[in-house]
Amino acid sequence: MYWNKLIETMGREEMTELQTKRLRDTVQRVYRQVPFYRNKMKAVGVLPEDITELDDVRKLPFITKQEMRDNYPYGLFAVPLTEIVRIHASSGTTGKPTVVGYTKQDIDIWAEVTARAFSYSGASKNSCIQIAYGYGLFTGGLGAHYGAELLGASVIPVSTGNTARQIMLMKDFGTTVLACTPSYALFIADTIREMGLDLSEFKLQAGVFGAEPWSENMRREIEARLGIKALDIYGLSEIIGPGVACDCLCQDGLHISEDHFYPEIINPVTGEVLPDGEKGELVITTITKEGMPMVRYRTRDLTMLNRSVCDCGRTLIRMGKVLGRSDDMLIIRGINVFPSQVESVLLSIGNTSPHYQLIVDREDNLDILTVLVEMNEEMFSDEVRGLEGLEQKIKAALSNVLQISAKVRLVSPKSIERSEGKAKRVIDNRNI
Ligand code: DLL
Repeated sequence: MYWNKLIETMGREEMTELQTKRLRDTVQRVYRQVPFYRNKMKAVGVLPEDITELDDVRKLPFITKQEMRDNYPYGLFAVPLTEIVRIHASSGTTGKPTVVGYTKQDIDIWAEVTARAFSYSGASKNSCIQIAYGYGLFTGGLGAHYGAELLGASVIPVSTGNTARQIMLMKDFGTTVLACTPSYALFIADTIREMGLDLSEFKLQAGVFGAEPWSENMRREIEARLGIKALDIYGLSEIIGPGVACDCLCQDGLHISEDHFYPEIINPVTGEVLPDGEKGELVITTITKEGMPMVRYRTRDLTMLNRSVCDCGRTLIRMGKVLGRSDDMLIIRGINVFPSQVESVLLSIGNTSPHYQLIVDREDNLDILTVLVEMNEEMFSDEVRGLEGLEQKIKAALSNVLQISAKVRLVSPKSIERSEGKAKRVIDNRNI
């Protein structure tokens, strides 16, 4: 049942001891090897010797995505390039990508944590895992691939795209576990229906979905449409890629592989560390990474931590489903709005498809939020009165949940652009 029982069920005291030792080693290493960290530590007057227990991590300064960009491409590497065996990069919205480098050991650890993640879904060497995350500079494809291979599963490295072929392979090869973004999983489900295929012709049992925020309602929708258990896998290139955390079949929070990634939650405005259970920004320190260690990386992802033992028996700390990113959070007329809140409302109402987009404009200094909602086929053929009623219903529910009014526009089926990777949920036309 467990992939790495020792770690997955380790007692808190023992885990703290392991983390403390690894944290100390990491801090010493970055101080010695990476001028950027040395300078930052010197600036706040902290030396590696000052880090003796786990909570001392709070003495260390944060690192941000901007600082990674400032050190483009290799400024944060802690080993010579000859020791780096893989480089990934994520494209930013502006300018240069952020670059990450892995040593051989880093790749092995990445495979270990991703294998763990797959195993949480019940996958094993008997599984057939179809990887429909993009292969390339994006960490999704290769990250999941190495984990699935380490697990001993039969891996189908199909990457994204060509959805009809994707589905044909899924059926013919007897795929049992699908790995892709949740929005792509939904697109695949839509396409299976359009192709007139019967789910009983498939062997699919579970999906390991991530790389973008998705709501609990979206999870239920995917589970119902594909007849599977849908699990949430979290990760980011800066830390390693997929596999930082993943939920188990209890679906009650994502187990963080905290023997490699030390998590904290902070108030995103003040930087103050928050207690377990409080919502804030996730900060991660890698405590085993060699190529490019990250000390107190501000992920911008909003979540909370839970240290209680899970019903599955795992003791690894759990993070809540990511609500959104602090930088994806829209501030509309002063109110914080997350795309995932809109998603949840739409799915609870029904009669629409879970494809939607938020458009924000500014007219006469006033923010206007318009939510485009795709109708499903049945609704589309309904009479106008029914549509108006639906529009009003969504509008009322949105204003109730978001605390601001939004315009709602029902659009015809399939008119919102589909994505094979991360979905584009927001178009912000304000120049701010
Ligand atoms: O998306 C790595 C990944 C690949 C994770 C495949 C899971 C599966 P980046 O492109 O660097 O890496 O994007 C990282 O995506 O900071 C979150 O904002 C978001 N994200 C990733 N997983 C989840 C998730 C990959 N399960 C950024 N829920 C992160 C919500 C997620 N957001």
